[in-house]
Amino acid sequence: MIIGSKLYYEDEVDSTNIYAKSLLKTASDGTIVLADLQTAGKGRLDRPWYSPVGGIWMSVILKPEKPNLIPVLTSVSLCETFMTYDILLGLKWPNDVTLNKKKVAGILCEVVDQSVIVGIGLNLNIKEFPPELRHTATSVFIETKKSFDKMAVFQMLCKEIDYNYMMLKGDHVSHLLTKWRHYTIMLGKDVMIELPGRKVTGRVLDISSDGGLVIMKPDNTIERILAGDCQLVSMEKATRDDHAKPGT
Ligand code: BT5
Repeated sequence: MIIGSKLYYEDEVDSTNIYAKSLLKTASDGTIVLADLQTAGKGRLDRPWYSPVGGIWMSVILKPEKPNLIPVLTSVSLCETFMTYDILLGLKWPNDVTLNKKKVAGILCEVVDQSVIVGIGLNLNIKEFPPELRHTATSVFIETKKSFDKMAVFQMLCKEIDYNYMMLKGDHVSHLLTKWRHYTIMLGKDVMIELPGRKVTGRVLDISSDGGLVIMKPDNTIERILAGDCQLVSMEKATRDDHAKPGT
């Protein structure tokens, strides 16, 4: 198994992604940084990521040929890990994993030189969240009222990532995409996606072979979006907001 063949396990770090970045020059494919606590965990666009003791905060260093599909691979691996506990997680493009409609895990992929640092934040045994996250975030503990053996979940997740990474390396992309379609909560749903300088609304049709979201817009044209902040919305509201003039 490549994933986790080298493991740096720390009590506390600022961010496992920052730590992983410092290892890049010498780290082999599949090296992992795991921490019990992060003091400066981050999400996309440097948003703060709440990372107390009880979660799984980890970064995997990968050297893939196709970095675009790493978020798909990672999110599918999280779902498959929890299927072994009979817990069905949902996937929300591009990087959220949900449980009962709330965010239970987030993925932050950073491409540095030829490597991808895959940050995974999984709210496993967290008992409660600060008020500003309570409505949107959850943990496996909160939803199931059960504590999980962190190292057992971590090892299962490494195994799933390893299997799916081999699929990617073997060019079995369609296999990964089929699994994503199975776990996503988005197919057929209306979304509003924020891109630099514009917002796009549409109905989700599919995921593309490079991990983009394929949507049908209100004018019936199809667009493939490769990155952006995505919200599920009602189409009526999305179209209204989309056409609203600034200041109205
Ligand atoms: C993400 O960003 O969802 C990616 C999170 C990646 C965190 C991991 S932990 C290990 C590794 N090391 C790091 O430093 N990071 C990675 P984004 O889609 O931008 O979501 C960030 C938003 O989620 C924040 O602005 C909050 O609203 C919310 N949030 C913060 N902490 C959360 C938590 N623990 N659970 C659920 N939502 C959270």
